[in-house]
Amino acid sequence: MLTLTHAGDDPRPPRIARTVAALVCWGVLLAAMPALHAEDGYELWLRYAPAVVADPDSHGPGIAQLVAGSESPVQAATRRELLRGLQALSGVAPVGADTVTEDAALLVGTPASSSQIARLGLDLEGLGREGYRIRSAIVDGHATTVVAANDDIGVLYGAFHLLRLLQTGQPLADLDIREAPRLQVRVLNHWDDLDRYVERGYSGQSIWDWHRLPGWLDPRYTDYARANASIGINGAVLNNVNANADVLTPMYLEKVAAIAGVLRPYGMKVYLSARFSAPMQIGGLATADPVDPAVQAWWRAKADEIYSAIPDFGGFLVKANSEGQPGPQDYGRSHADGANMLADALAPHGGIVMWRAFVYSDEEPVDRARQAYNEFVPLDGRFRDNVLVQVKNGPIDFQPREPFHPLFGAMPRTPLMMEFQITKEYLGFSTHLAYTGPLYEEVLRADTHVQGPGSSVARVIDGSLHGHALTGIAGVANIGSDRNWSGSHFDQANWYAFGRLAWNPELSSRDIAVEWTRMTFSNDAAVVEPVVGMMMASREAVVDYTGALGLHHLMGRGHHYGPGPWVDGGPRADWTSVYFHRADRNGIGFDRTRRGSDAVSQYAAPVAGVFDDVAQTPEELLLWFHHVPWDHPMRSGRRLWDELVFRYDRGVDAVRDMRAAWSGLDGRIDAGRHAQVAAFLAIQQDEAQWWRDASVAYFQSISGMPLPAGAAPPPHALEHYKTLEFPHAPGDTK
Ligand code: GCV
Repeated sequence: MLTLTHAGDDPRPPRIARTVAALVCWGVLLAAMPALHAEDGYELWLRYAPAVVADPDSHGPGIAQLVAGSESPVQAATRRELLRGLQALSGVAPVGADTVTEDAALLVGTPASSSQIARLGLDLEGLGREGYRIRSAIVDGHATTVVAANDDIGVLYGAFHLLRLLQTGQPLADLDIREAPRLQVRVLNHWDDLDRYVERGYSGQSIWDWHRLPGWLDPRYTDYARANASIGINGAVLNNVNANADVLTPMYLEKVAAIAGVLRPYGMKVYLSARFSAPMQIGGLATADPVDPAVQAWWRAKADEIYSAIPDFGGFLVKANSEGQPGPQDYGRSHADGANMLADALAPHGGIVMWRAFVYSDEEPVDRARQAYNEFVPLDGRFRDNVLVQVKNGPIDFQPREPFHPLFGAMPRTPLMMEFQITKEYLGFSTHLAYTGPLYEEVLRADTHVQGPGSSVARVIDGSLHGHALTGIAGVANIGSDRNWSGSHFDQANWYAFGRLAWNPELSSRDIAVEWTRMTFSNDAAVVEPVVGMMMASREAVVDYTGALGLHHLMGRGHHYGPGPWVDGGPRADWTSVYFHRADRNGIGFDRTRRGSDAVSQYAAPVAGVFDDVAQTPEELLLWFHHVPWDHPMRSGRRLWDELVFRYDRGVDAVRDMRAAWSGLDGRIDAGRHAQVAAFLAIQQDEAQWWRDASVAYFQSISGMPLPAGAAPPPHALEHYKTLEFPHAPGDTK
């Protein structure tokens, strides 16, 4: 334990009475079963419900005294949060003080903001602005928990960490925690339109109330910032990548500045999606050609204007020459030309460009999975230092399972940032329980082998593999105006998991699920175990009932709701299901081997060798890389067709199991949240069955194979499933 005493001071004996009082108060509350009052999910994982722990005595005294400054807005936010959390968790507000004068104190600050912290001489080297330390120490003779950092924002993150320890029932004794984020830019991408419609949004309207801004600052913005800060998310792109140029006009910038003002004390910057053709739409220019001096000047002036209103503006996110969006290729220029022009405008102000690599062309006959690599790899090393190329986790589009994107590791001279989807466009919208933590973990841990074994995707994006200073990760937000933010209680876990993995991409999704469950529902093992079990099984269940073994892009056209393996025709082949599954009488799967589209060759040799070889390819990705006969022998001993049907059934069974597990929690979860999750699981079970039946009916019509013994025939003819319509499905592109 670290000791800090004033010269000449005798360490004073602990104030027994105070400590005992704190112990009693904390212990009683820790041991008490919290009342199951109705909850609506608004509080997220920041409910600060008193923790139930098995052995309150091992937890030491609660926090009796809080020494936290409030001079800067970040300090004030930290102090408010600590008071709120500590009071709610223990039932008693700690006494506020300027210096530590009591036992069981909590001292938070920086060496600059607190002389007591300065005198502790804690090693804060290498923690940067956002890192922190949490130490148990004796300060002027008093048992103290210290949260220290180089900068106020690090202190705020440390405070949230401390609250997390308390919320999850961890002991406060002998703490020695050192944390710093592995990635710099950790942002949410809101696909929110200016009319508050959210593309692929399943939780109501956009939270940004443009009509009432800037006059009315909805308290929800503050709670949004608190939630993000609690998991280390440090930025938000407020508007859809399918961008409306109007967001860059003075009328909107005033509103954006107001939002920035609310997010700033929580360490969050605002960013905007910039429409590449904005100089024409709102600037009156005849072109948006990035080499045109007038266009360059327009963007420079726009950047100056933005920074005069928002001095810490983060920068631009750009979707260009993708799915009909304008871009530099409209003028025969490259993605690097476009990104650099914007980067030059932002550079004097310290802003960055996040340039998306989600590009594919309807004029290109090549496999859509190959196109981003083909376009971007030749540009490696040609981007400015303040450009991050933002790459989706897989080469198609956020499918329930994809191999990692071949661009990871293939552009060593360009910093690449990860783009995950938190909103569940392809994993059952908000009604299906699908915890995406395991999906993120699978991708981050995938080994690109570009510099030998151990070249994980996490190490590509954290800059350590290729020595990049600028690093980042983005998650497409699942947040909306619904009271519970994410449309379902369990979808909050995906926001949470994204933030935690953005901070440290090596964390385990299971540990994150445990942490989230404890804070969101209960520390009671009888709750934690089944809930975490449900969460950890849930993503694989969705893979199974929507299309396992590497099948992908099988959803209904446009709205992406429900099964549509029969989808064909329309404006472009690579928006159809038949393009991706390629099922015919003889077999199924997309041949991406060297004998096929050769997408495998975009991976480093050891990975390409595995994916090219049907015997070595993991079965989870078999049909992503191979076209195989329906009777292809599988490791289970079944033939492929039987395995596919088995997996469809397994997925439905897994949902049934989740329902049973949840129903066993009746009485242990508050009634409001329990009822909604139960209702959604019932929807999920019906829809899993629908996915299974429609898909089996369709693929059987192609394979002509009999159903394996014991598999139930779909209750309807294929035509029935094909004719279903869903005008109510939310989130479709307009
Ligand atoms: C914002 C998919 C989605 C689109 C989305 C696009 C993208 O195609 O269906 O809604 O558009 O990805 O990531 O740009």
